[in-house]
Amino acid sequence: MNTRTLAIIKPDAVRAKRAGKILSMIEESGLTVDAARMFRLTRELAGEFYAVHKGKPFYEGLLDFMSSGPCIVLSLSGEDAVARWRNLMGATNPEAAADGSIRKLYGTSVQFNACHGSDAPETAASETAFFFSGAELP
Ligand code: FUP
Repeated sequence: MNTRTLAIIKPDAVRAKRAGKILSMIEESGLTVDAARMFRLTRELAGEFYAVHKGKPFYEGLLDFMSSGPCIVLSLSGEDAVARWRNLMGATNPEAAADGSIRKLYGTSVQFNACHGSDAPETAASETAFFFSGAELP
């Protein structure tokens, strides 16, 4: 089934000028980029986006990082897009990520891990709506 997912190229990867390489990997994987925006999250918006992690030891650091510079936010679609994008990203911790995955190639720590991807179709829908209006999507 054709589904959507939400991807973020995080501030570390944008700062390191890896965004082009990551976009190429997305396109080469066969996923489609339906919408894209360069966007600097405020700390408040980052807190809203990651509200599920509120109270965890890494939460405050995550908000500092995610609001530290521009991200590239992408709405992706394709057959089984959620799982395919998570597979391409690799495990949360780059050290544990599979060879050839984005986090293995471009992540430098569990916090600075280069990219984000929705973890289920339901979160994909709410995360896509967090950044894009219906009129921006095909
Ligand atoms: P993921 O779905 O792979 O992005 O991972 P999580 O939802 O578990 O975590 C969200 C983000 O919190 C990660 F991308 C990075 C950060 N994080 C940490 O900084 N330390 C941790 O121990 C776990 C997550």
